[in-house]
Amino acid sequence: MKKLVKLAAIGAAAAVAATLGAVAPASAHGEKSQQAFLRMRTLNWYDVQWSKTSVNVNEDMVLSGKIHVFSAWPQAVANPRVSFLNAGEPGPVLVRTAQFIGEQFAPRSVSLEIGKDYAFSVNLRGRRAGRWHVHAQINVEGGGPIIGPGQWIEIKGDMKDFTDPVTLLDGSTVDLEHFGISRVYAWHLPWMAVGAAWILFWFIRKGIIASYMKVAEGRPEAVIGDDDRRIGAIVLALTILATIVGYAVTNSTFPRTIPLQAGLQKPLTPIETEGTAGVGKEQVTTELNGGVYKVPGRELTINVKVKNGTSQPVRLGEYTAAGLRFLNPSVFTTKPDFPDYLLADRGLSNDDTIAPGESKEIVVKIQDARWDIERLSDLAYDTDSQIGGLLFFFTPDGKRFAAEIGGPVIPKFVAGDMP
Ligand SMILES: [Cu+2]
Repeated sequence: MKKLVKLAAIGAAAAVAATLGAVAPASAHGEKSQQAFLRMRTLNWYDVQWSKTSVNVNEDMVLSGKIHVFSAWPQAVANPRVSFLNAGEPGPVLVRTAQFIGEQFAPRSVSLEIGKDYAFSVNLRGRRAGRWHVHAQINVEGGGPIIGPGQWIEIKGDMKDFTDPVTLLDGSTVDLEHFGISRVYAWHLPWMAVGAAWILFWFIRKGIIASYMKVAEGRPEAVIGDDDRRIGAIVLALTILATIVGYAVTNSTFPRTIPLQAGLQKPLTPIETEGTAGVGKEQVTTELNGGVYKVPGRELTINVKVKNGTSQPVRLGEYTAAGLRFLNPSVFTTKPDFPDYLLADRGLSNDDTIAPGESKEIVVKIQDARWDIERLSDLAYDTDSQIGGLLFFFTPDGKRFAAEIGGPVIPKFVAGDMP
């Protein structure tokens, strides 16, 4: 009987381990766990590029792109008044050496304005060898991390060779990778030793829980004697002494220090994109006139009223939301270079051409399994079944105009063309 239980337990443990192992690769894409509305209606990422997909340790690369801050930012998420540009990666596998929003150096938190577009770039340097998924990411205070598209980056070499030289204000250079490491050890190891000794002493002497019970019962004298108080006083005195001496030594070794620079950096200059900025220049504007999301077909059909305010005819070429790109194959004749898991290169169908000055209602069909794989189809189960994103219109000579689209759609749970 006992043997059976033991076998069953081992079996269960093995099953759990196997499941964990099997799902491990999926954990690279944490963005899927965020609600559809959060990803579609907060930051609309576009033109995201990775300058390289393979770098050596110490080699530089650039992650760049643009964001449109969605006009109908969801109520449930705090406005991006305090936002921090970042790279979403599994630990510091690449280090950030600089980052920019527009032309501005933006190492701190910034304020993003609703409805505006911003260009960003992050300079990265290879640190830890391996194959890693690297995302663009913006952390919004009160809203959490909003993750952009990700790409696999291969880093070759050995982390032992990694250096991170930085020139200080006084002209000297330090290697951030190793700077002050001995001090970190010197301050942490003694405290860890003291802590371990403390735990071991109480564990061996009377048992930690038994001692706690006696103190809780109001009988501390049963466990804490005069010797304990004496040792406690000595440790306290040593702690204060170490703090005073440490402070004095550090002050004399580094007489000139400045605190870490924090606080909000603003104002930032938004970019004027081809349309979304809406500054009286040529633009295409759109309005959502209802739509249906068919859950079984992974198909979104939307009615869009398009006003072509440009001097050329335009065609709809792309819908982008939550980093996914749904392309119209009759406009995109070649497949752009973009991570495959986010690129539905035949995902959009529409054959309308909108003449200059014309207003026209078009029907756009967006169908792809990626709706489901990237869990955007969850919008059917949201308390607020609204889509969001950008539509890109193209002129015959390839000029691009972006227009924001968003609003409620009706989910449909049965297959077929029934109303
Ligand atoms: Cu990922």
